[in-house]
Order: sequence, then structure tokens, then C-alpha cells
Amino acid sequence: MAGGSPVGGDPPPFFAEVPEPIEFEGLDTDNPLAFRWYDAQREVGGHTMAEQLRFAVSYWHSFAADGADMFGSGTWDRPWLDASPEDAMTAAHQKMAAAFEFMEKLGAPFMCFHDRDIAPEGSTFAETRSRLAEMGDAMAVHMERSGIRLLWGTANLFSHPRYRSGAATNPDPEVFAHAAAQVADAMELTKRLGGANYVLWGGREGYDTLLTTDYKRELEQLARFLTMAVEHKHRIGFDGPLLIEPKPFEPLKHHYDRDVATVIGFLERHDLLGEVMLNVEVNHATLAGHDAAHEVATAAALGGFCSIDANSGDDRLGWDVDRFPVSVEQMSLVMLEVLRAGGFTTGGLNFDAKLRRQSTDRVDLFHAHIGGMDTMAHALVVADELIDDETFGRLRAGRYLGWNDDLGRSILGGEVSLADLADRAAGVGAPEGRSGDQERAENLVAAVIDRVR
Ligand SMILES: [Mn+2]
Repeated sequence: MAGGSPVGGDPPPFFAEVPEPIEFEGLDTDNPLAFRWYDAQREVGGHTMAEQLRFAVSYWHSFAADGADMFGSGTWDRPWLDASPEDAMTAAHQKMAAAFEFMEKLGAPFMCFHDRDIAPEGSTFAETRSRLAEMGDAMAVHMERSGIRLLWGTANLFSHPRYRSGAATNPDPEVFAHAAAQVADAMELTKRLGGANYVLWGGREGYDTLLTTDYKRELEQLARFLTMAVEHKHRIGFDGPLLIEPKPFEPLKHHYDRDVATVIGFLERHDLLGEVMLNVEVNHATLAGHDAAHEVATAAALGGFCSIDANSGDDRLGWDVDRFPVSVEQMSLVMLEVLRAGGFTTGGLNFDAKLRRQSTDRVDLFHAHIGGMDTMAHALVVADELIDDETFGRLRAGRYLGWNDDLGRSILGGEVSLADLADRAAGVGAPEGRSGDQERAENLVAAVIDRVR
């Protein structure tokens, strides 16, 4: 299909074998192109599933990639990528047509993109900028027609060779300045398209060796960059939060945005928390040695939770495999923490997930997203049931009841000293504590997973 369809013309349907939108058919369906759990209008916890889950399709994995990995070339059937290199804008328009055809048929309400996913870099910054503006215009038309919204936009500050030593933390201020210009444009486009959030993923903000890296200086550069991004958000009147997505390593040996607690400490130190919040990726959490539920709980407890990149890792692999979510138990524990945090506000569930390289057919994109959406919808129903389950609630609350009594209140109220407590200990018996009730709680989760419909 070299040359492709004319720019602005009607491309062929790229997903002709899926002629109609995917529908909810329930647990008894044997139709592989139907939802078993995700019923957009079903009320769960006082809101519809669509409102609670806020699913987003990621442009990069699903439409901009071709299945290449570091050992071999692309394998996926993606005809919209086939325009000749000198006609990169034709390919960009075809890709966008394919993306919106897919998203309209899938029925996810949101998408996410990097600037370079939708518009190829030009030979000068001015050309890059005009290409982004042209594709932004095209996207506004697609969004208006389809009703699909933007969960977040971001700038790709890691693919181009100029970013090999980072963007904000690059030793060369010219690279910092170029990255800043890219963020300004991407943030303005995100605002123009009504984006709910703007993401900053430090894909190469880190180092491979301390021998030639000035760690302290690079952290100061990163703080300056984020501060400038927050100033820009206010200057252009963008309402949504900026989000940082932690990752501990890969491709570099050490990344500065290691995990949620590290990022929140950094934001607090530079007075940026609140303006900048967290986008937790499940597989990045597991790479950092955490459960994803822990990362959501940490972000919520420290006042920084906003959004999730919903994917999954692999128990045996120490790298970022970005599979679609498959484990209802894992995701139920994630959604439990989301509901305990009050649910999503501007955030949502972005499928930062890709097919395996062997999954070559276009229709595999549907199977992957349907499975991911059903897993998360099932997990939401389980989490909501757990929130309402009195026995489950008592298992946690019961462990802390003593803090409601005189002793607990006087300790937390700052009314007693360590010496006071030492004096008191002489007059009372040594405490015995109580069961942690973990296995009972785990069995309740299992029972709820079995029981919900
Ligand atoms: Mn990942």
C-alpha cells in the first residue's frame, strides 16, 4: 500500500472484519468479540462502569508500533504504516483514521498519545511544529465526530537520538531547551483537545554510570524543568494536573523517578505536589519491587494519586513486558485501593499495553483490549463488593480500634511523652496484640471473586 490513500481522503476500513461496535453480552456469551464484564452503563458504587473505569487506548503500542523488538523487525499487519518515508504525513493521517476506527468500534471513551505518535518529526523545529498543528486539527475533527476524549497527552522525550542522555537531565542545556519547547507545544495541544491530564514520563532521565554523571546537578535540572512545566500550565490556562509516571530502570540502569515514594519526596522538596501528581504503571511498580496496589496506596496516602497505566508484568521476567491486564485477583486489589482513595477524578485506566510479537493479526488488537477491559470491569465489581462487605471492612478497622480509646487518642494528640509511656508500662501488663487476619481476608477476596456477577 505504498503511497496509501490521499491525505484527507476516505481510507478503506482497516478493521472490516469487525463491522459493528463491540457490545456487552454477559458471562454466557461465546462471542469472542463481545464484553463479558464491561457494561458501560451498569452502575457500580454509584457511578456507571464507564465513569468508574475511564478506559483509554494508547496510540503508541496499538497504532504506531509494528511489533519490532531488539532482535527482529516488525511482524504485525498494520497497513496504515505502509506509506513511503517521504510521505510521512500520509501515513500519519492513515494511522489516525485507523486509530479512530478501532476506538469507535471498541467503545473505550478515552485515548492517550505522545506528540511523535500522531505527527512525525520534521527536518526543522518549525516543520515539526506545523506537522503537529496539522495532525492536531485532524484529531479535533475525529474527536468531534466520534466523541472520543483525551485522557492525557505527552511529549516523546526519549526516542530521538538527541535524548540518549536524557531530556531535562541532559548534560547539554541545548537538549534541555529543545525538550522544553516540545513540552510547551504538546501541553498546548493537550489543552486545545480538552485533555484531562498531561503526563511527564522520564523515559531516559537517569544514568548508567556515576563515573561521568553529576547526580545532584541532574536532579536540580529535573526540578527546574518540572517547575517551568507547571508555570507553563498556568500561563496557558490548562486545568488538569501534570502527572509523573515512575519507573525504576530500563533502558537506563537507574531512573530518577524510581517509584511513587521517591517521586513524592522529590515533589514535596520542590513544592510541586498537587500541581504534579502520579500516574502509576502496574508493570513499572512490579519492576520497582512493589505490588501495583502498594503504589496506588502510597500515592493516595501521600496525596498524589491520579491515574493508572493498566498493564501487567510477568512473574519471571525482570523487564517491562507491558502485557494487557489478565489477573482479576491482582487488579481487584488495585481497584480496591482506587475505590478506597475515592475513585478516579481526572485520571483513568490507560492500556499502556501491547500485543505479543507473535500476535500478528489486526483483530488481535480487539481481543487484547476486550480482555483487558473485562479484567478491569470484573476487578471493579469485586472491589466495590469488598468495600460494601461488612466482615471484610471489620477485619481492617478492627485491628485499629484501640486508637479510639484514651491511650490511642492521647498518643496521637501529642499529650504523652515516651517517659510517660514508660511510667505507664510499669503499671499495666505487657500487651499481647491480635491476629493480623490475613488469610481470612484473602479467603474473602477469593469468595467475592467467585460470587460476583
Ligand atoms: Mn511499561
